[in-house]
Amino acid sequence: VRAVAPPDRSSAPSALRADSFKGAGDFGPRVERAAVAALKAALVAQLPEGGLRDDPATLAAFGHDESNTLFAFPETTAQVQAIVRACMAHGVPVTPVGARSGKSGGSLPVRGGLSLCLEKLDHILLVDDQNLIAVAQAGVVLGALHAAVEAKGLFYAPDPNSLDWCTLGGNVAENAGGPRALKYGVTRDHVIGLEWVLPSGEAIRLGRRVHKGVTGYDLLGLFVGSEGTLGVATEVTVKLLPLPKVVLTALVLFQQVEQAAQASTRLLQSQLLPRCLELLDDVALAAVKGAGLQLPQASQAVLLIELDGPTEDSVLAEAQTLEAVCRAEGALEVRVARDETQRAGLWAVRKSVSGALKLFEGRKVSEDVVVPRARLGEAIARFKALGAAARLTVATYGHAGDGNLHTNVLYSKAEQKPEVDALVAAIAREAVALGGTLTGEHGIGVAKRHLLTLEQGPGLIAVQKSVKAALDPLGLFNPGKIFP
Ligand code: LAC
Ligand code: ZN
Repeated sequence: VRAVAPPDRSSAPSALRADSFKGAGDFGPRVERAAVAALKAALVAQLPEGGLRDDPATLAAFGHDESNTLFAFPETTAQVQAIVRACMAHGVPVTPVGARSGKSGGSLPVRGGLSLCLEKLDHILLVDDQNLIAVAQAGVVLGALHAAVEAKGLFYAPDPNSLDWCTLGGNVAENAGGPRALKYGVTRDHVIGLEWVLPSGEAIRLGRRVHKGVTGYDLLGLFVGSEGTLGVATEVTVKLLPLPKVVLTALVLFQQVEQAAQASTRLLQSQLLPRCLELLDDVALAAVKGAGLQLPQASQAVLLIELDGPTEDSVLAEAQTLEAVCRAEGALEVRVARDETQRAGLWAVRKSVSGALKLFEGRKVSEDVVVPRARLGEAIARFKALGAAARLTVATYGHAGDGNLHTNVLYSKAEQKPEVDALVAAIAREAVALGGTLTGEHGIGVAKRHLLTLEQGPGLIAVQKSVKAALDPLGLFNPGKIFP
């Protein structure tokens, strides 16, 4: 089966550049032009027409102007293997690339070399409604997988906001999350099998096609979220759930963000497990103003909450608890989407936040720290105070139910970048001090590698580096990522 909806990448963000991240330039030597030329000569006959590119249009589309960069578009696992083997033989770094929707620079070829673009591996191979699994190639667009499984009354839960253009392989590399992670977990919780090309070029199959199994080490757990540094997925097997029959989406308005945060904590204490529990603060709301959300002036924060369940009665009963808890925390208004159009409208606003914040002051750095749920309000207040002390605007929105906050630092002039980076580091330090973690879903990549030691000790980093060295002894597979 070919992916049902043709991938529309028109709205995909343009590629990030390495120099937009702190610490850029410290990635080791760029690859020699001669090595790339030799690699090109060796590979060109092994790939289909147009499967190897270095023309100006491709360079521009991928946000690169370096002449020592090649782009390969394999159509089969065997071609992926040939490319990886050739890169190793020629000493050329190889960087896997999905749809370039990542948020931490994981697909940037920071030392030049070959970008291994998986987008042509775009077939959905199986949707099995008896065994409740699906098998798809790495380049399948997530939204197309959703449509294919939902057409059979099934459900693949992970839903990063980029789902209309991000790919399953990219989700595996970054262990992508999304609003529904609160109830259903992240990509790692749903992937049960992989076809994986190792940095040696060898292809292995790991995991299983059944929902349960504990044979051997959990290499699936290691590879999902390895940020393209331990090899690349070519085929992914996921488990499916029954499509929830009833979904109710509510927008709850609050006067203050503290009340919204407190309501979020209380909701999870009250025997409810919404599938989504999202928060937008005053700055995030101001940024999406005009995006189709009419709010009274007094409303300076909202929760976007989604419940699902087997029957209308059960969901409505939960909605009553939800309303009671939110009112007790001072909610001004509880609006329930009356139909699919209203529901889609609310999510469209939520999905537009990231882009809208970027336009708000012209530039932004977006974080995805996680804090303990019970300390959500405290965390938001501390991040705002750090921003105020640095005289920079801090906006907070995101997956409040998970404690996963997209704390964004907004700014307008490039000269402010050093202060912005200092504030981002202070926010990260604060999140760790509160008992949280640096990244809930976007990964460390290039963006946060200089912060890794805030959270992880030398012993833990050394173990991870030894795994990396065992699988990629030449250090050519997506170099410059994760580790400081
Ligand atoms: C979001 C992306 C940025 O939740 O993760 O909007
Ligand atoms: Zn998010």
